[in-house]
Amino acid sequence: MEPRMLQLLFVLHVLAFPVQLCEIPRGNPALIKCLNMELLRLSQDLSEELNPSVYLALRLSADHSLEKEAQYLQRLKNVFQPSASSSKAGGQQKQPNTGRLALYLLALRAACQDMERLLERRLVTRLKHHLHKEKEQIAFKRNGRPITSYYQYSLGVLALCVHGKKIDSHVIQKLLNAEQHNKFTHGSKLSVDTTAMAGLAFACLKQANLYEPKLVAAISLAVQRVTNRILQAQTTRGTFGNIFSSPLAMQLLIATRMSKKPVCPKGMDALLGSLEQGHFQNPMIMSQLLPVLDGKSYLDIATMECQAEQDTLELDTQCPGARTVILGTKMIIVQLAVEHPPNPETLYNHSIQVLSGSSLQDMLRTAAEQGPGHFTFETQNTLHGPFLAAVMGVKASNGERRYWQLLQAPDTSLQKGISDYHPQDGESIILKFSPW
Ligand code: B12
Ligand SMILES: *[C@@H]1O[C@H](CO)[C@@H](O)[C@H](O)[C@H]1NC(C)=O
Repeated sequence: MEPRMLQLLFVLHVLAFPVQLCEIPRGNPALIKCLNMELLRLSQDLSEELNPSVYLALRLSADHSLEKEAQYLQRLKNVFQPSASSSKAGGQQKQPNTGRLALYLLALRAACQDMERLLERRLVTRLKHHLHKEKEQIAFKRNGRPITSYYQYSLGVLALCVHGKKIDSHVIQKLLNAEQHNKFTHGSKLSVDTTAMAGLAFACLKQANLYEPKLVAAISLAVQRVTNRILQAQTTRGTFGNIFSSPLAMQLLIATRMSKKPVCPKGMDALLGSLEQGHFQNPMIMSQLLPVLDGKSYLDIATMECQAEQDTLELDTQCPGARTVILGTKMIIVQLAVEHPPNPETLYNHSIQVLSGSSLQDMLRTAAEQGPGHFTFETQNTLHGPFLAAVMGVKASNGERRYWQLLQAPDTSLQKGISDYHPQDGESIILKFSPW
């Protein structure tokens, strides 16, 4: 065939399949279905933390269990919008932070709820107010930061945008400034998760058709820059940052149609490989991953119509129980040290005996209850699981941006939290009070 003819054919092909470019390379539908099922199972488990992100994943999926989804939505409503009748218990319920409120609003959009009612309008107002407060905190001093984080700030912007709400241009400008000054970092390292979430927010704003040309131009530029940064963060393995930031990174590439590039199938390959090996056990991460495997991103929530949905997802199909960890009968020994720089002394340093297969959290409990020395710790429930909030009476502080970092000696930062991480025999864990 003539080269020009080939070219023409190629162009026709691209025109005919505009969005299908990031296909699942060696798609394993059974595996993806099991992930979907596991999330559905989690939504039915009353001992699990209620998580609007899990609901989002179920809604973005092609396959549904509409009744179970409706039940889950109702439970979310009871917590996030306690009505007058159920507010007796709601009194001690903490007000959700910017990010949780944003996730809940995304959930309402994914359920095609009527947002013109008084209670719903109030929620939108509340999120706007949260963002205003975050913005003030950034403006408060040079190098100011949001109250929560740029991750949650971006989630807030994304949620309002997905609802078609116009956002205060100062709020948008602060996010643009943060992008320009490389503020999407933890410590000195780029946070791929935060960058991707900000990118999703920018991509939504770009499509919104609500802003003046100058602002739109700045937003478009930000989408480009953020996407490039994500592409540069791809490792030889195909992940963007680590494996757990890759789902959100892929969501951004899907949302910005960057899928023409070979990076896309390579990233998908890495995700599927890890899924196969059972590396995704955290409900929050699983919920960020499932949409990607369906070629979806959070931007797709904006156009959901909730009609003619396939109501065929059942719990009974056989899937490997990904989250069940079997405790061994053998004892293992793990070293546990606590560092609080610049204090030169190690606050605690002892070896702890636990059953093989124990989580790091089990080990901390053992240390506190029967280990040598006087180890103490506190946890705080989050959508991501139990967060190590205090060690030896020293509390993590949001204002000072300090936290208890989990390390494997001498200095490898763990990629999982205390309930998901399972130390090996002879391993040495360091809890280090660190800035972020
Ligand atoms: C911001 C952030 C942080 C901040 C949180 C402080 C703050 N004020 O925002 C800091 C720097 C403290 C942090 C710490 C850690 N993080 Co972090 N973090 C994030 C990030 C980017 C956003 C979280 C968020 O705001 N979610 C949205 C809101 C609405 O949900 P939320 O439940 O209210 O959010 C709270 C929790 O998520 C909690 N949190 C943050 N990280 C982690 C990690 C774990 C394991 C738990 C249980 C809770 C937790 O802090 C949030 C604010 O209070 C996510 C990215 C992602 N993809 O989710 C990574 C992420 C959740 N973190 C991760 C990890 C590994 C950690 C650490 C364990 C790292 C380490 N080696 O020490 C520690 C936690 C240690 C501990 N003490 O328990 C991983 C988890 C991977 C996995 N397998 O589950 C993620 C996905 C990043 C990544 N790609 O590796 N993190
Ligand atoms: C803890 O003690 C062990 C030996 O008992 C030592 O090898 C290690 O360096 C100590 N760790 C810290 C952080 O002090």
